[in-house]
Amino acid sequence: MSVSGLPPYDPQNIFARILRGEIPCKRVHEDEFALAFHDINPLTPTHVLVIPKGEYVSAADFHGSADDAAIAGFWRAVGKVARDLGLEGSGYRILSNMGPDGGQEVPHFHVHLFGGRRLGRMMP
Ligand code: D5M
Repeated sequence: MSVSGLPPYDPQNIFARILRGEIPCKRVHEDEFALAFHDINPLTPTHVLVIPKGEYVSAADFHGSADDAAIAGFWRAVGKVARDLGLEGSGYRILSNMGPDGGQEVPHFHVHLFGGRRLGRMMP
């Protein structure tokens, strides 16, 4: 079991395959800790996913088992991507789905960055 109680990390999940370069992505940023790329099914004018390089199933897994450098590096990358995409002036939303109740489809921890228009109120 992963830290979050979800099934163990599946190395064949789609984001693992993107990290290994087995399938393409529209990359916007990459560094030692994170990869950011455009969501294949964008819900807003800017919709980018940021994923850590390590094997973490979910937010709980990442925050529970990644070391401090990996956590700091990941969140710095999220900030840089938002800045580089020009989202900081008008604002944006960071969202991470976790597990079945959270609607997580891809079992590799990721955050969505939504922006480029005025977003609606967040609803459960
Ligand atoms: O959402 C997972 C997100 O991942 C969903 O918005 C679609 C996106 N996705 C799935 N496959 C790809 C590829 N190949 N490239 C880019 N984006 C992709 P969640 O519900 O948070 O798990």
